[in-house]
Amino acid sequence: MGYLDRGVWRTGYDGARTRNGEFVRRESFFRNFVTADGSSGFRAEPGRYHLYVSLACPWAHRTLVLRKLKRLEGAISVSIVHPLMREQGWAFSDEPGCIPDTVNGCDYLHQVYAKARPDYSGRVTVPVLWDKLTGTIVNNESSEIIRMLNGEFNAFTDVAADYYPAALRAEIDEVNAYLYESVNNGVYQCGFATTQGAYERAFDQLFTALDWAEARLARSRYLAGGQITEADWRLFTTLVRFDAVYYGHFKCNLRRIADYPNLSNYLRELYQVPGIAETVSMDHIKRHYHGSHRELNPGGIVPKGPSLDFDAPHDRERFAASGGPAARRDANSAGGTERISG
Ligand SMILES: N[C@@H](CCC(=O)N[C@@H](CS)C(=O)NCC(=O)O)C(=O)O
Repeated sequence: MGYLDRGVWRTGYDGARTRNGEFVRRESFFRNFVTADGSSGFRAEPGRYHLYVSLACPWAHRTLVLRKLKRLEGAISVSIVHPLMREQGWAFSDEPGCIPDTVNGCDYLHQVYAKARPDYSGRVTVPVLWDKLTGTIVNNESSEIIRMLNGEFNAFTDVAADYYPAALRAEIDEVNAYLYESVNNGVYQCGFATTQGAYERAFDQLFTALDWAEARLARSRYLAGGQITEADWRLFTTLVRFDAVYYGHFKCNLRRIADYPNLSNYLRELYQVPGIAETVSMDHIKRHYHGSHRELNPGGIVPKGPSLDFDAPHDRERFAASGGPAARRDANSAGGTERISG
């Protein structure tokens, strides 16, 4: 664990990690956009961009999912860091399951940040979208990188699927905002809380939101109706880690995802979408969380369980019987417009 201080790596945390016991997540720093027409200064081109990811990280995982779904593996290269994040932060490795830094030849991700900006101060996080042409980081915010992969590289893929369709954007944005706060970031709020009150507030908010998602998925095949959208993939990367990591390591233990009939079937359906299972590494996920956060798990012992089977059959086809995506959306519109609360 560490950070860059005007380009110099320092171990520890830059400033307070918590405020009133609540974990504080910093804003991502690099916020440029790749666009199909190049108007942003970063034109979408095959072979030009590189993704630095960790298979353990739910935010980085989103970008791997979109790269896979949009069949952009040939157009966008990737490095996969070692699962353990220790004194030097994220490190490159040629251990099986990792892919070294073939672009910049760095040993540590902080060196990539320093190459992009020699005076950079702040955290060194994955994912990172690197531009090989100008030699800099375009963006290190997963929610924005997935939008680029979804919409800006269509000239270099035969996959027309749109995971952020114009007609559903308002609904997707609303669901995303609610689930980001309460679930995606909520599990971290539980895990890294340093007061009982902060932990309990995050815990209650998390399970209120999971109950809300469970009820919504009892009426609707996906979060925004009858078609899979970005909102589903953003929830997926948290759900797939939940029972193995967040339940125990982050003390999110009111219920497992396996205890929610709709969420668990939905999780299995998403996992079984062609190509997605290849983006999930339970080995990296478990080794990263249990081995890196020594303040939570001083011995670094990685639990052997739980036994999980995301390949088991799911029941989500039951929604297909009510009609195609459009018909399902109409039938579900009452569910789609309900107030998000909690
Ligand atoms: N808002 C960022 C968050 C990324 C993030 O926090 N990644 C974690 C891994 S799960 C990380 O690299 N942490 C390293 C650190 O904070 O030192 C995004 O969604 O891209």
